[in-house]
Amino acid sequence: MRTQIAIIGSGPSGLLLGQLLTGAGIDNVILDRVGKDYILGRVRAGVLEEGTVRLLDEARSAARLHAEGLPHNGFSLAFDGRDHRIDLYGLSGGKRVTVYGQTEVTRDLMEQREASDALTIYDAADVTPHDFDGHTPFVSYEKDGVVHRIDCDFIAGCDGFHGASRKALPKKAIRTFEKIYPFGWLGILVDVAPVNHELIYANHPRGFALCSMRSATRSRYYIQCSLDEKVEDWSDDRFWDELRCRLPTHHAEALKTAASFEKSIAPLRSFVAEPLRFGRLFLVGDAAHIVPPTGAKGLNLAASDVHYLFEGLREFYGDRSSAGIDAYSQKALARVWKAVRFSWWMTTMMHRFPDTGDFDQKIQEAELDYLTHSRAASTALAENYVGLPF
Ligand code: RFL
Ligand code: PHB
Repeated sequence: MRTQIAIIGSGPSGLLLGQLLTGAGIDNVILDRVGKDYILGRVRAGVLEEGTVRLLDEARSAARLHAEGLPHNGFSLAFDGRDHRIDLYGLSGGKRVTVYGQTEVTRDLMEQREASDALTIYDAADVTPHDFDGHTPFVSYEKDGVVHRIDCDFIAGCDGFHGASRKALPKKAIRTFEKIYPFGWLGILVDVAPVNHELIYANHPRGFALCSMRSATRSRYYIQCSLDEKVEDWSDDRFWDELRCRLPTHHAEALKTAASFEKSIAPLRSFVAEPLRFGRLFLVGDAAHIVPPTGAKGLNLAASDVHYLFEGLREFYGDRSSAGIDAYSQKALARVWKAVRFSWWMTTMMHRFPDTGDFDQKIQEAELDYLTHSRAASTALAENYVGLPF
């Protein structure tokens, strides 16, 4: 088989890139090691920047997002028993975010792809990129006991943090930067009205908590937990008690509870691999970088990578110019590092670290006080949260 772009990974990065390429008449095949239902069972991001929504519009996959997504003009920072509203819309000159689950983004993109002729190969084992340092790259994979090969012009590695693309690179060609945080997030999904109409990010002596949502009737709640915590030890009642403890009283009293239908622990990490291009292979999204979820940036960064790569590939096929793909790594990384910085900063400001001494604690309190009383500081937070331009 032959295609122009072989895309490894059918997460949001791979599907969005595939949709944009198909729309521009550029042939592509997507391969994933798991099946559609497994991918749609993953509960992840919930907050989309305007740039991400714009790209989904361009991919013609945003109709349901516009009908069902919740526009949010602000969020609350809770600490010291009170909450302070960050007016994203007012502080950013009229920008907002949209609350719409990654699962739904993925479902919309998959449905759109199925309505086109574009090929997706699910349950492909041993997907491996080859010869990307030459002019004739190809991807091999195994399906039903048979090894197949797809020849292509370029390979897009959209296969997440544990994928095959980054692993296929020679060690000396890549530089990685990593920070592991000494805690995780225990998250639940529950069909009950959210405690507040906007998100609440809470800093509390017992640890961070986040009240988010998926819709007017579905809530997503997280609490900071230690890395050795086990999901089985967290009954719903224990989770609700802990969440109530970490919220200002008026929110704790308003919190509605129900049986959760998803509960999981995610570790927190910052990670960047450089560069993002190796000959004819590009790394995109979580395959190249991970941020802790505190700033809601992971999926949005995947979208901005896709934007730069798509523009480069369109230029390559349309104008026979490689200027765009040559600039991909540098342009994408400039935006990635700013989001890595923002996510690290928000994580550091909002969580309890096991080794926090009195001095660090006082600095955290001063930071929150400054942030909520200085328009300049709140403006910087809002500018980053709604998303830097791309
Ligand atoms: P994905 O979503 O991991 O998809 C990669 C796909 O590649 C496939 N794959 C392979 N296929 C073939 N061969 C292999 N060897 C393969 N290995 C893997 C996988 O099956 C999968 O289908 O990466 P992608 O597309 O780059 O998307 C990135 C986002 O998923 C991620 O950044 C966000 O979910 C991060 N994130 C958030 N981002 C936001 O922008 N806003 C948020 O509010 C937000 N909240 C979150 C989050 C991530 C979380 N977790 C659990 C990590 C909250 C959480 C709890
Ligand atoms: C979510 O709804 O899953 C979510 C929202 C905001 C974040 C992280 C996760 O910062």
